[in-house]
Amino acid sequence: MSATSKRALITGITGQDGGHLAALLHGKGYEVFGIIRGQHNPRRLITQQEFPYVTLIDADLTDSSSLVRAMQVAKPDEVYNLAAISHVGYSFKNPQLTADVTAKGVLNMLEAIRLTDKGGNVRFYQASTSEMYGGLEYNRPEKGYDEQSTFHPRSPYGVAKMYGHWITQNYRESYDMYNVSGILFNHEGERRGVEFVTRKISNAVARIKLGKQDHIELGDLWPKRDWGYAGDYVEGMWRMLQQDKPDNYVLATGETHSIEEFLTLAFAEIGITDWKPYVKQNPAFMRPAEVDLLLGNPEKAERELGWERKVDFPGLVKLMVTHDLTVEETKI
Ligand code: NAP
Ligand code: F7E
Repeated sequence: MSATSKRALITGITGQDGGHLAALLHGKGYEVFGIIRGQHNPRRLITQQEFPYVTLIDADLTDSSSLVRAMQVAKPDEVYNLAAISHVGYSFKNPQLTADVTAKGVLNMLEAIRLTDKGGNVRFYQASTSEMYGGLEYNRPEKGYDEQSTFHPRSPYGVAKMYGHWITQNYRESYDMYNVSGILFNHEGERRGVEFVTRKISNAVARIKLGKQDHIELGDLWPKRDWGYAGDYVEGMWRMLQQDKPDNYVLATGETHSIEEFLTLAFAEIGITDWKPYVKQNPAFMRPAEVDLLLGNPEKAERELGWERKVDFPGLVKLMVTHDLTVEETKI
């Protein structure tokens, strides 16, 4: 018998966090529904095979009527809004699309809930981000960014996420909706898309070891990020929606590391200590404005949610390279 009879609707089911969250909620006995977009989405079949217990609903964050229909089909107790144009570099090249999906898409989802949830019982999670802080020298608190820190987004993605963050809070205050924003710092793992730097590196390192490529091209190597494991972070998302009152929470590790440090640990996994001959810099992967350092302070989430991260930085790198060495077809 199921531990719960709750129903959850996940937008972004085909993404990294969507996969981890679907598995987590299924394990807790939820009936899981996931929004999938596009008439020809190559991830549809893969997602259906990997998560046979998820009911996929055709919808798009830019199509309000499809979101209303998704609400009517799923009748969820909890909605996790993970869908977004989430790649910072891509957002500079597609700023209007980013605004439509990552900013206005949140409003569309909130309106779909407001129109269909007559009892006002649906709990909503918005995927806010450390990219809202911007990492600038003058607004950097010593113990890391927390829920009270000043925002200063540095990309169309970060600006769009600011809108999502504030409209989530505005609907909480205006309509008494149970809306939570999780301000999550970078989280990675074996499900991370290869367009993000950690998976790009772990994948390339594995392919170099397997003799399938001889170098990797990257942008700037000095930026620092607070990198955790995605599996730990979806547990935090769920915990946020189980509280008596809705609030905002930071999830982070409280440590920051450069891309160079990630490279050092990743190449060490295949016995290479001097990685420099294998790495070429390519300006195509640099951004018009960079976030140079991110460090989060997760004290509130640890205290109020009992949340803790289990995977540390060396463990994360090892997990990713080990995975990429063993999967049959590594993607590029
Ligand atoms: P991801 O792997 O890039 O997944 C993004 C998802 O959004 C995909 O399922 C994608 O579907 C979907 N999507 C894009 N446009 C859509 C649209 N118009 N309608 C419906 N779905 C659409 O992202 P992630 O790493 O799992 O992150 C989940 C969320 O957390 C995102 O909102 C991201 O911005 C935010 N976030 C991530 C991190 C992190 O470090 N991972 C940190 C803070 C916040 P397709 O398969 O069709 O492309
Ligand atoms: O870049 C640098 C790049 O694209 C990390 C998203 O999930 O986390 C993610 O955003 C750093 C940046 O992640 C390459 O310039 C160098 O300084 O892996 P990333 P991100 O930009 O931090 C936040 C929290 C989110 O919310 C986002 O949705 O690495 N970098 N060379 C590179 N980055 C990429 N992608 N590719 C390179 O070749």
